[in-house]
Amino acid sequence: MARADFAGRDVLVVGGGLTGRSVVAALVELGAKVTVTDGKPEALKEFGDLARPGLTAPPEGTDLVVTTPGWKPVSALHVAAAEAGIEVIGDVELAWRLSSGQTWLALTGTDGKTTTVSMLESILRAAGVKAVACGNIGLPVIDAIRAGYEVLAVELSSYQLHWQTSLAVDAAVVLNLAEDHIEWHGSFEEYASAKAKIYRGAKTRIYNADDEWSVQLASQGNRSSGIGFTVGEPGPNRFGVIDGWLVDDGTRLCPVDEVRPPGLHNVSNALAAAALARSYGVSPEAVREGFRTYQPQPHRVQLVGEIDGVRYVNDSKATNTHAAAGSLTAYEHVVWIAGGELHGADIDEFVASVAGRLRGVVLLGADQDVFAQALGRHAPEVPITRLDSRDDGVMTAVVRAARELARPGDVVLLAPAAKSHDMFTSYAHRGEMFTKAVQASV
Ligand code: UMA
Repeated sequence: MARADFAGRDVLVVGGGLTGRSVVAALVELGAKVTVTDGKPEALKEFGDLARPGLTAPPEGTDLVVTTPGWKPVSALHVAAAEAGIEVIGDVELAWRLSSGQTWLALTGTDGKTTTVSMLESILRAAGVKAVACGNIGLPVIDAIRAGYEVLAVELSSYQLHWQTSLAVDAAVVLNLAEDHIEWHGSFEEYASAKAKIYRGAKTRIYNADDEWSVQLASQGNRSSGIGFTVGEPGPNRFGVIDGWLVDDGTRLCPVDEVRPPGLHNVSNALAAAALARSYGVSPEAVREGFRTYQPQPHRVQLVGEIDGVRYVNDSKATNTHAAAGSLTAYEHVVWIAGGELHGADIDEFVASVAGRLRGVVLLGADQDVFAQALGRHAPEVPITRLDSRDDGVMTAVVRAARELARPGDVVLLAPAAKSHDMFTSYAHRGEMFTKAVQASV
C-alpha cells in the first residue's frame, strides 16, 4: 500500500498512549480522517476533536482500525471490528506500509530484547550508520521513520507481532522463547506463532542454536538462509565463541570479557546483535567498537553498589524464570532477592537449577509462598528471610536482610523471576526502590 492510500481513509486508532500519539500524527499528516479512542478519557486530552473515549465498536464508516500493542485481541472493540469485517492492523504493520527505503533489522524473544536492540544500535552507530533502536523499547517505529533514520533496529514484542500481516524485514532473529504473556495471547502456542511472524518474508533469518524454539521457528518455511549463533564453539553455526572471542565464521569480533552486562545470556544477546549488524555489512572493528561504547540499560544486571566486599546487582527486569536464570548463573555465590506475581508460572525446575549458587534468599511479594515451597524442596539448607509488607518501602528491609546473609565476595542479586505489579508500578519502579535502598545503606 502506498502512503497516498491513507488520504481520506476513515481510520480508528485504538489507544491514546505513546504509540497512539505516533500513529495519529502520521495518519493526520497523510490526510486520513482519524478518530482515536481509549478506555481512559484522560488519555485523550491532547487529541481534541479526534477523541472518542470508551468506544466498544468502531464508529460507522470506519474502514481501518490501527491498534496499539497493549490491547488484547479479545477486547470488545477488536471483536466488534472483526465482526464488521474491518481490517485491524498494529502500529508496526502501519509503519511497514509507510516505510520507504529504510533497512529493518528486527528482533524479538522472551528475554534480552532491549539489551540486544540497544547493543545493535551502538554497533550501527559505531559504523557511522544513521540508525536508531525503536519499537517496544519505547520509540514507536513510525516516529523513527518520520525522524529520517536509515536503519531501524527494531525490537518487536509478541503483542506487536500478533497484528503483522505483510512485514518482511531485512534480517530477523528470535532470541529465545519461554512461557510468558499467556494472559494476552491465550496460550503458549499463540504466543509462539506471534513470535514466528518476524521470520515471514525476512531476507536473512538468524537463530539462536542454543534455543530449541528459536531454531524451530526460524526453520519453518525457508531453511536455506538461516544463520545460527551459539555461546559455545560455533560448529556448523556461523557465530560463536572461540578462545574467549566472539567470532563470525572464524573472524574475531570482540573479546567475551568486553561484553557488558556480564552473564552468558548477554553473550548470546551480543552474538545476536553482531549477527544482525554483520548482515548489514558492518565491519568486525565497528562491532567491537559498538560493544565498547555500549551503555547498558538500567535494571538489567546493573551494578548499583558495593558494601563490605559484597556487590549489589539490580536485575529487576528479570520478570520471569528464564531471565532470572540468566543472571543467577552469572555469579557463583548469590544472595537472591525474589518474588512478586508469578501468574501461575511453574518455578520448580528453575529453582532446582540455581539452588547450588544460593547463599541465602530474601522473599517478597504476592507469590512468595510458591518460592518458599520450591526452595524447601530443592534448597532446604539455604536460609530464607521473608518480608510480608506490600509497601514499596520494604526494599530497605530487603537490603538489610540481604546484607546479613551475604559474605565478602558474594553478589546480592535482585532478579525476582516474577512480575512487579503487586507492589510496584513497574519493574523499573521496583529496581529504583532497590537501588535507592542500596545507596542509602552504603
Ligand atoms: N488501553 C485501554 N484498554 C486496554 C489497553 C490499553 O484503554 O485494554 C489504553 C490505556 O489507557 C493507555 C493506552 O491504551 O492510554 C496505552 O496503550 P498501549 O497499552 O498500547 O501502550 P503504549 O503506551 O502505546 O506503549 C506501547 C507498549 N506497551 C505495551 O505493549 C503494553 C510499550 O511497551 C512500547 O514501548 C510502546 O508501545 C512503544 O512501541 C512496554 C511493554 O510493557 C514497555 N511491553 C511489553 C513487554 O516488554 O513485556 C510487551
